[in-house]
Amino acid sequence: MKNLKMTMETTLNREEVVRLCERVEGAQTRAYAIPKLTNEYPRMTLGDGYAVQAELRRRFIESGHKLIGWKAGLTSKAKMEQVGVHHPGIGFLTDKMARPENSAISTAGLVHPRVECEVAFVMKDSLQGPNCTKEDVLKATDYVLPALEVIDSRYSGFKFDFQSVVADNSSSALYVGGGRARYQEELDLSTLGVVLEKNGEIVALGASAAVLSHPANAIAMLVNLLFELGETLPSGSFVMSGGITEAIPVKPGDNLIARFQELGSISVRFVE
Ligand code: OOG
Ligand code: MG
Repeated sequence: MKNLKMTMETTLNREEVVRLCERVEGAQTRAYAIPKLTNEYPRMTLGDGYAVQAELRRRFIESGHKLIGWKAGLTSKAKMEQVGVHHPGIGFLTDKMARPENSAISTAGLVHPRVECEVAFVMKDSLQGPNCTKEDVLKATDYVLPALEVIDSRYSGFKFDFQSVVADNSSSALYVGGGRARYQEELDLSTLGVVLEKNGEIVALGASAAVLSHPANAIAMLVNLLFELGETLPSGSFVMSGGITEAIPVKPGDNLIARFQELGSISVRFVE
């Protein structure tokens, strides 16, 4: 049987989309936890989740954010198992979410901050779905670089379902690009080892093949999903391909270093 909740069909009317968007936006900007949206709207579909995310994007841009790219999420088994959602999704990224490497990042505006290591792509050509492939992505890539994403699910107890997490912009909060940028053709992007250290101890490790066998597959998935939403991926976009390992909780005082084989490392520390 077709799972109706996973379709791009929508059930929410415009007023409901705006109401839910305001709820998510409030939780994001004032850093408080909210129950998952499906408690109130159990019939909510994936399409409804993306409608709320699109409204959030519209408001962010209206308030002065610049869209700089997108992210794929829930693209590795470790991430899917951690949150109990077994389906990849996407979120948008803006200039105001970026933080410099080696900086002190305040957790003050965050509810449940967690960090994860990702391979990021910067595109030299635009891409459009449907049927975008890993090969199309590699051809259109300018360079790749490591990224540390600071995700922040706004849902109470870090508990949500797919529709709710998509509405919350796939838990996007902050991200740090850095390390050493490389041309993708000089690397085998599917075999890069990654180690995440917190306060000098290894807390997660993995290999980039964990991301849909090859991180470029995650970007192809994203481009095809953008097509379903009526969007394309412009040249110059910064795109993250999804956490390689599960996300690690952080608090003020923590020092994090993400070491990527071939791509250098990124360090940040968290403060009040
Ligand atoms: C969802 C965010 C997904 C990733 O890389 O898998 C994501 C979450 O875990 O809250 O950014
Ligand atoms: Mg992520």
